[in-house]
Amino acid sequence: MQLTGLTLSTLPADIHTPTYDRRRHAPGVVHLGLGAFHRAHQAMVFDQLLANGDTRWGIHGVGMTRPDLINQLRAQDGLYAVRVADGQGVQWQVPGALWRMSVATTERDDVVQALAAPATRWVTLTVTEKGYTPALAQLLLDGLRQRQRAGLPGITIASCDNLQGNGHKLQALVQAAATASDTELLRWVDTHCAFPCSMVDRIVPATTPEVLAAASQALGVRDDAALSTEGFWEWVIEDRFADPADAALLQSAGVRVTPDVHSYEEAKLRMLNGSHSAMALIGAVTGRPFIASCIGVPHIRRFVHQLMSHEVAPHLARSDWADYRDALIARFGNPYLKHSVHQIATDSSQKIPQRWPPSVLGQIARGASFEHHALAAAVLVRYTLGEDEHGQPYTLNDPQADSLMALGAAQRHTPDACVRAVLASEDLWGATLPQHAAWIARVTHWHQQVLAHGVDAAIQQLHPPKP
Ligand code: CS2
Repeated sequence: MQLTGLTLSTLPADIHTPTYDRRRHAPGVVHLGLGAFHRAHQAMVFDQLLANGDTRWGIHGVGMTRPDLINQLRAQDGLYAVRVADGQGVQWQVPGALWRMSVATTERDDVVQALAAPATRWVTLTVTEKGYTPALAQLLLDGLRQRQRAGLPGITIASCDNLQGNGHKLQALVQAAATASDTELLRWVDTHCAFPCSMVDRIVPATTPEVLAAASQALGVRDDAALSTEGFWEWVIEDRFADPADAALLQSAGVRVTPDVHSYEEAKLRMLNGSHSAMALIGAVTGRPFIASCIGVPHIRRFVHQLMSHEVAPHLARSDWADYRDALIARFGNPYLKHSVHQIATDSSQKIPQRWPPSVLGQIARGASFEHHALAAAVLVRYTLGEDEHGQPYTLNDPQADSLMALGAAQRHTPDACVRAVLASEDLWGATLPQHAAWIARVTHWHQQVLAHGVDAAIQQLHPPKP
């Protein structure tokens, strides 16, 4: 038997399940980029609002490209179990907020109709860094155009991707995609729709066979879409909504609504995501499969601690950074989260620009050391060889994979020139760092150490053991 609307009532009593009616109302939220993250984060916030009796938070979830997850979820009536596990305990929950599903590539019209549906009040997005394309903007514009023509109310369109100023970026993308005949539409969007910035945080690894097996054990039925996550979650969103009453509602479900998301965004991108990318590359090259296996190694843990304390924190507006850092290190060590380093290393070329250069530039501006970031950048170069230090090959999953691997291959013969070539990319490093001689020199230095002695030995050189 499989988890479905029919088998829901057979689940053990200790599993939290939806008690609200999932069929009578139209969804009020369209989520673009339905994946693991949304299902274990925002969908659980909306589940809470639905459980509180507000029927407007059901989700129409849209997978942007691949139909496999959508098919699995359809077969389960949008239901899936989430294991929430950390040092505080282990608990299973089945959120019920996912009511409809579509695939954007093959069912585009359905998505446009969902955006234009009278019941729709919100659009949330986790389409990943590389998803911010003119095609995404066109999809939104097509839905918004129908709303405007039908005289429907405006909506809140909340980008939730790991990009600084994500709401502004999305709004600018939509404006840029509009044509001359869209002038009226854009005026309507400006007046009636809102693009709040938001920071979302919860570690939700792609699911594994072990999690699926644990799910069927706990549920007594099969669940092909089960997930595992941590207890911690955070959603900080800018107080800018098409319907201002939503602020209080979201707050009632534990969301932080604030006039200024910036300080939360920058702390999260540079502390959490910046450390994640560094550990992901270190793990990929040294053959450590999970984030927990990296942070469990004393010199890697010290590396991450120092990176955050000395190179990231001095530039953050968030004053409670030391507590934030310590909490992050504990979260990285969560043994239940088998968070694959290769998953996080995916799309590194799109992620690193938000995660590392702002801290390096900050250090340069105050004349301080950027050694940890330089070493991380050297490991990125080493990573492009596509083979770990034990000779195990791996695939680079990245829109820039071909060019990175072509550049990276040169490090076998002309390593310094290869480092210079990778560091010359303005897409990756921005406009300033490719010109910065000391940055290039230090990355070159660490790259030499990595090639000659391995990543672990290079990290240990950063912190010579005390005599
Ligand atoms: C990770 C994030 O895959 C990645 O790039 O750094 O998905 C991270 O787990 C989340 O942002 C945590 O909120």
